[in-house]
Amino acid sequence: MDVSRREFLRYLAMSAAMAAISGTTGTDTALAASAQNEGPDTWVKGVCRYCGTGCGVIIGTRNGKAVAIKGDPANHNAGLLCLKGSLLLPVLNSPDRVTQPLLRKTKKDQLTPVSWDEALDFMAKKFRDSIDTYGPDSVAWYGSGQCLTEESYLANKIFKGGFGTNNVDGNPRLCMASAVGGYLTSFGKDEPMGSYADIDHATCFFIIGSNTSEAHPVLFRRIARRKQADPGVKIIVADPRKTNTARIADMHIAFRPGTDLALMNSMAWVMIHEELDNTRFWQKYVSFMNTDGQKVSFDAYRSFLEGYRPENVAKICRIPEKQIYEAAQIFAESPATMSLWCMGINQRVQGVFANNLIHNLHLLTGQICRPGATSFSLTGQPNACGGVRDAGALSHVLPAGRSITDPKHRAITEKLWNLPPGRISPKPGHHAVALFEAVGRNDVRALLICETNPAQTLPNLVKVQRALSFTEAFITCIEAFPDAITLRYADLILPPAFWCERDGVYGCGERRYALIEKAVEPPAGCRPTIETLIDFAKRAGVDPKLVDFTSAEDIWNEWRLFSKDTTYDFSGMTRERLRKESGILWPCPNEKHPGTPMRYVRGVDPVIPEKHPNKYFFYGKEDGRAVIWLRPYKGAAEEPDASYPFYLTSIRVIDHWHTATMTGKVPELNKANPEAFVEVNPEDAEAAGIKHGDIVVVETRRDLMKLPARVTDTCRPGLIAVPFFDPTKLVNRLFLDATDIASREPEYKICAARLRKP
Ligand SMILES: Nc1nc2c(c(=O)[nH]1)N[C@H]1C(S)=C(S)[C@@H](COP(=O)(O)OP(=O)(O)OC[C@H]3O[C@@H](n4cnc5c(=O)[nH]c(N)nc54)[C@H](O)[C@@H]3O)O[C@H]1N2
Ligand SMILES: Nc1nc2c(c(=O)[nH]1)N[C@H]1C(S)=C(S)[C@@H](COP(=O)(O)OP(=O)(O)OC[C@H]3O[C@@H](n4cnc5c(=O)[nH]c(N)nc54)[C@H](O)[C@@H]3O)O[C@H]1N2
Ligand code: SF4
Ligand SMILES: [Mo]
Repeated sequence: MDVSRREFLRYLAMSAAMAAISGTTGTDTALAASAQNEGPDTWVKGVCRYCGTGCGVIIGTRNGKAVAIKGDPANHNAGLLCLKGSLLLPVLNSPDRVTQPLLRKTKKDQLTPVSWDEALDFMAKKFRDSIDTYGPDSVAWYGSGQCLTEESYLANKIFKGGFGTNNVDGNPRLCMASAVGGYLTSFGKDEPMGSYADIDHATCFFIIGSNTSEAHPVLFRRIARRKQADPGVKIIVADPRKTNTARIADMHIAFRPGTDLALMNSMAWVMIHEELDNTRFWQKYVSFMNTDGQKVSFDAYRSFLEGYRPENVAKICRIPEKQIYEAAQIFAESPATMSLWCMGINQRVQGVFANNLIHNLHLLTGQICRPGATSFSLTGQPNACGGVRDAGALSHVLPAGRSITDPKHRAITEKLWNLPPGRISPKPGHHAVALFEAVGRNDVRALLICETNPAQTLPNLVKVQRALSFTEAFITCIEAFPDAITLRYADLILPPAFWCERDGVYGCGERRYALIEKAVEPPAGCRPTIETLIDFAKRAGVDPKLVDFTSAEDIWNEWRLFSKDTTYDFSGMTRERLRKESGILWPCPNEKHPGTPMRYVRGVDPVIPEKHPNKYFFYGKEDGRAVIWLRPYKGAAEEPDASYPFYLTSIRVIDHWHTATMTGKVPELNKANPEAFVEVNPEDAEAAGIKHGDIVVVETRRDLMKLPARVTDTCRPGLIAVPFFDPTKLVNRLFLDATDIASREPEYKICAARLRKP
C-alpha cells in the first residue's frame, strides 16, 4: 500500500507516542529487574491486580517471597504488561498493610486492636441485632469489581439468600452499570459479543469516551500495532479532550461534552442518506424501538433522525460538519469496524442511551458479529465483569443474568441455593448513591465495605462525608492498606489477604475467566476474605449449610454448576483447566469446549442450536432481533451557565490506580503525578491570566478547591479536567451525584465550574 508522506509522519509520531505513552514492557524488562535479586525457583500464574484489560501474569517466588513478575505469554496480552502491572511486586511486598482487626465499640471510642474472634463476634452481633430490630434491609454489602469472583458470589449469596436483603451493590455501579444497561436493552444479554482478538482484524477503530492509552495500555498497544501493521487501518477518536489516544488518531472529533448522543444520531442520519446502511442485515436481524419500548418502523427511525441533520448537529457539538460525514463513511465502509468506549460514555445521566447509540451504528451497518466488526465496551476493573455483572452482585439482579423482580428467576435461584421459597426479597436493594443516602438517614444500620474506597470515589462527597460522619450505622471495612480514606469512618477494620496471597478467579472485559493462583502467604493476621465472610455469616446466624465451603474452589464449583443451562454457561471451566490454561472465554459448556470468541453467531456460540435457520441469532430478545433505539440527545444534568461557565470533567492518569493506595507506594509510578492538578486549555488560561503551574481555584456549586494549573491543549477550550487519585485533594467534593435514570450510574464526566486565580 502507498504510504503518503503525511501518513508516514503520522507513523513516526505514533511510534514515538506508543513508546512514551503506553509504557508497556515485555517479559525481558521484568526479568532483568528481577535478576538483580536472587532468581525465582517457582513460577505461579495469575492476573494483574489493576485494570479490566486483565493481563495474565506469572509471578516468580523464592523462599516464599515474590521476587519477579512477567507477562503470561499464553494469555491474551502475549507476555506484555504496562508499567503498573510490572511494578506490582513493590505493592505486594509493601510493609504498609493493615495486619490486625481494629475495632471501636462506640462512635466515641478510638479504634483499638482486637482478636479476629472478638472482631467477628462483635460485627455479627451488630448485623444480627440490626436485622432483628429493623429488618433485613437495614444491613448492606458495598463491594467491588476488584474482589475475586468467589468473594462477590459468596457475599451476594449471604446477603440475598442468607439475610434476605438485596442491599448488595458496589463500585461497578459507578463504572459499568450503563454498559450493562446498554447491552441489555440493545441485545437482551449483558457483556460484549466479541473479544480482544477482534482488534487484530479491525480496519476501523471508533474510540469514543475512552482514553485507552492511559486506562487500558496493553490493549492500546495492540490497537497501535494493528495500525502500524496495516496503514489502511483508520482510528477515529471522539473525546472532548485531545488525549494521548487521540494523538494517534486519523480523526479526532473534539465535541462539546455531553453532545455525543447528537453526534451519533447524526452519523446514523448520514449512513442512511448516503446509503451506507446494510439493509439486508437490519431487515433480518434488527427491530426499531422508541423510548417507550414500542416497536416502530424504519421510517419512524428515519424521521426521528431528521432532528439530527449534520448542519445542525455540527453547531450543537461545535465541530466541523465535515467530520460527521467522514466519520459515518469510514465507520460504515470500512471492512470491519470495532467501537471501544469506557467512562466518557457510561458516566453520564444519558449513559444507557449513549451505549444504545453506539450499538445502533453497528446494527445499522451490519458491522457486528464478524471478526473485527464489533461493539466492544471496555471494562474498568479487573473483575467487574466476572465477579459483579456475571455473578449478579448488584442490587437489582441475581447470578447469571437473572432479575430480582422476576418471580421465576427468584424461584430458580432459591432452588439452586436450597432456600425456602420466598426467601429472596422481591424488592431491589439500594444502588450505590442511594445506599450511602440510606446510611446517612440511619435506614441502613450495618454496612460491610470490601475492596473499595467510597469516601474518596463516590460523587458529591460533601454529602457522603456528612452521611458517614454523623451516621449511627456500624461500618466495617475489609481493607488491605491503611491509607484508604474510608477507614476514617470505619468502626471495624478487617485485614484481608491481598491479590496473589489467596486464590480465585478474575473475569476481564472480554468474558475471559482466569485463575489467580496463590503465590505467597499473606502477612500474619491477614485472612482470605472468603474465610472472613463464612465465619461472619455463621456467627450472624446464617444457615451454615448456605456457606458450607472450605475453599475458594468449592465456591467456584457451586457457581460453575449454577451457570449450567444459562446463556452464561461456563460449567466446562473446571479449576483444573483454569490452572493449566491462561483464561477461557464463556460460554464454555463442557470440559472439551475451547471457549467462545464471538457470541450470537451460529457455529461459534454454543448457546445457538446447530440447526438454527439464521446465521446470527440475538437470543436475548424474544424475536431473536437486536434493537435499534430512537434515543434523543438531552444534554448534561448541569450545563455551564453565566456563573459557572466551564465544563468540568474527571479523568485518570496512566500511573495511578484510582485512589492511589497501591500505586502511591511505588516511587517510579508516583513521581510522574505526585499530586492532583487541573488541565486548562492555553486559550482559557490566557483569558484568565493563568500560567502553567499557577495555583488556581476550581469552584462548583458544591465546593471549591485549589489546584496547580496544567496548561496544555488536551482539553478543548471551555473544558477543564481534574484527576481523582489524590487523597489530599478530594475532588469528588466538586462533582454532583445526578444519575442515569435506568442504570443509576453517576455523571462524573460533566458538571459546571468556574476557574479563577486565588
Ligand atoms: N491508569 C489507570 N487505568 C485504569 C484505571 C485507573 O484508575 N488508572 N481505572 C480503571 C477503571 S475502573 C475504569 S472505569 C477505566 C476508565 O477508563 P476511561 O474511561 O478511558 O478513563 P477516564 O479518564 O475516566 O475517561 C475517559 C475519557 O472520557 C472523556 N469524556 C469526558 N466527557 C465526555 C463526554 O461527554 N463524552 C465522551 N464520549 N467522553 C467524555 C474524557 O475526556 C476522558 O478522556 O480505566 C481503568 N483503567
Ligand atoms: N470523579 C470521579 N470519580 C470516580 C470515577 C471517575 O471517573 N471520576 N470513576 C468511578 C469508577 S469507574 C470506579 S471503578 C471507582 C473506583 O473507586 P474505588 O473502588 O473506591 O477505588 P480504589 O482505589 O480502586 O479502591 C480499592 C480499595 O481496595 C483496597 N484494596 C486493595 N487490594 C485489596 C484486597 O485485596 N482486599 C481488600 N479488601 N481491599 C483491597 C485498596 O487499598 C483501596 O482502598 O471510582 C469511581 N469514582
Ligand atoms: S494493562 Fe491493565 S491489566 Fe494489563 S498490566 Fe496494565 S494495569 Fe495490568
Ligand atoms: Mo471503573
